[in-house]
Amino acid sequence: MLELSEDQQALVEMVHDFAETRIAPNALDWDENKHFPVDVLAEAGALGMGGIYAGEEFGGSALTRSDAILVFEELAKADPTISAYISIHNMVVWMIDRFGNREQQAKWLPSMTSMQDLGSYCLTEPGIGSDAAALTTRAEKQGDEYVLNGVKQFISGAGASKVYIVMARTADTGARGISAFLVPLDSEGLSFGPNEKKMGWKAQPTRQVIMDNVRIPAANLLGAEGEGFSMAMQALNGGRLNIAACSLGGGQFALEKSTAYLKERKAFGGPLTRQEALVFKLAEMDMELEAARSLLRRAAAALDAKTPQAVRLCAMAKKVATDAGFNAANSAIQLHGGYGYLSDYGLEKTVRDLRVHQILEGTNEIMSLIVGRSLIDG
Ligand code: FAD
Ligand code: 2MC
Repeated sequence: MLELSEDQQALVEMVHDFAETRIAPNALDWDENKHFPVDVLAEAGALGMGGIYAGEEFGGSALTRSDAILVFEELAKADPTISAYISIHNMVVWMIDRFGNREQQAKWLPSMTSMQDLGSYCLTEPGIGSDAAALTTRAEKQGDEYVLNGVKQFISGAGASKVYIVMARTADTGARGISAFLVPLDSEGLSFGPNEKKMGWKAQPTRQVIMDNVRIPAANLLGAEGEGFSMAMQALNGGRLNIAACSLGGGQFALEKSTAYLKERKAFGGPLTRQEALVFKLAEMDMELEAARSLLRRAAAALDAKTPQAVRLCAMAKKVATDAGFNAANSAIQLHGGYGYLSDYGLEKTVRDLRVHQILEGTNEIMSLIVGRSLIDG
C-alpha cells in the first residue's frame, strides 16, 4: 500500500509547515555561516521529531519507520543537512529506547526526545570506516567503571551533542567483542578535534571525538558486553532509510525548482518547456525519484514488519535513493544554466549536501556488498 493514510498526510503537512517557515528561509545562511541551529532543532523536538520511533513513555512519538521516511523527505526539501542531523539524533534515541534498561531510558531519553539535548553516533575511526567490525577504541572494565581510550572520526554533531554512543572493543573477538557505551559530554578526558572543513553538510559540525582515559560508570553500558556491533548495525538499518529519504527530499526540491524554472525561462521564442529534450530530462528525474521512493517505502515496511528481507532492502533503498537524489540535483544545475551555479539558487548547496549521502551511513559500495552477499549467501 503506497498511498498515504490520513494520519500520514497530516504528519507530512505538519512537517512541511515547520520546514517551510523555520528551516527553508534560513538554509542558505546556515550553510554559508556554518551555523548549527540548535534552537530550531529544539523546536523540531517540541513537535515530536526528536524521538520519532521511540516509545511514548519518555517523550517519543511511537511512529513507524514508514512514517519516519515521510518526515525526513519533507524536512530535506527545506535542508538535507538539518534533516540528516535529525535522523542521526533519532538513531541515538532509538538505541537507548530499544536497548537501554529502564533507568537508562528514564535518565537519558526525556531531554533527548524533546531535543533539548542532542546525541551523536560514534562508530567510525581514523583508520576504519567501512570495515567497522575492525574498530580499535577500547573500553576496559575497572571496578564499577569503564575506561575508554581511542579516537572516533567524522562524528556528526560532536561538540554540540550532550550524549555520545560510542562503539568500543571490550574483547578481541571481532564484531562480537564490541560493546556500546553512553558517554556524556562532561566526561573528563573527552575532547574534540576542530570542526572539519567540508564540501557540504556545513550547517552541522563534524569533528573527531577523542577519548583519553575517559571514565564512565559501568551503568552506562548499553545492553550487554559484546552486543554493541549488532545494536549499531540495527540502528544503521533505519539510518539508511532516513538518509535515503533525505536524498529524495533534496532531489524533489531540485525537480520542482527546475520545472518551475523551465516554464518561466524564455529562449528561442518561447519558454524552455518547449524544448522536448529538457522536458525529457525532467521526466527522467521524476521517474528515478519515484522509483527510489517506491523501493524506500517497501524497505521501510519491511523494517517495520521485521522481515528477513529488511537489511537487504534497506541497503538497496539507500544506494538507489542517494544516487537518484544526487543525480536529480546535479541535473537541476544543468537545467538552470549559469544560474544553477550561483549559490542563491540553492542547487549547488543541494548537490554538495547530497554528495556525502553516497558515502556515509555505509558507502554505496558497502550497500552493494550487502545486497551481493544476500544473493550469494541467501
Ligand atoms: P573507507 O572505508 O576507507 O573506504 C574507502 C573507499 O573504499 C570507499 O569508496 C569504499 O566504498 C571503498 N571500499 C571499502 N571497502 C570496500 C569493499 N569491501 N568493497 C568495495 N569497496 C570498498 N561516522 C560515524 O560513525 N558517525 C557519524 O556521525 C558520521 N558522520 C559523518 C559525516 C560526514 C560529513 C562524513 C564524511 C562521514 C561521516 N561518518 C560518520 C563516517 C562515514 O560513515 C564513513 O566515512 C564511511 O562509512 C566510509 O568510511 P571511510 O571514510 O573510512 O572509507
Ligand atoms: N543489521 C543487523 N545485523 C547486522 C547488519 C545489519 N545491517 N550488518 C551486520 N549485522 C550483524 C551480522 O548479522 C553478524 O551477526 P552475527 O555475528 O550474529 O552473525 C554481525 O553483525 C557481523 O556481521 P558480518 O559478519 O556481516 O560482518 P562484516 O565485518 O563481514 O561486514 C559490514 C559488516 C561491512 C556490513 C558492516 O561493517 C558495515 O555495515 N559497514 C559500514 C559501516 C557504516 O555503515 N558506517 C556508518 C557510520 S555512521 C554514519 O556514517 C553517520 C553519518 C551517522
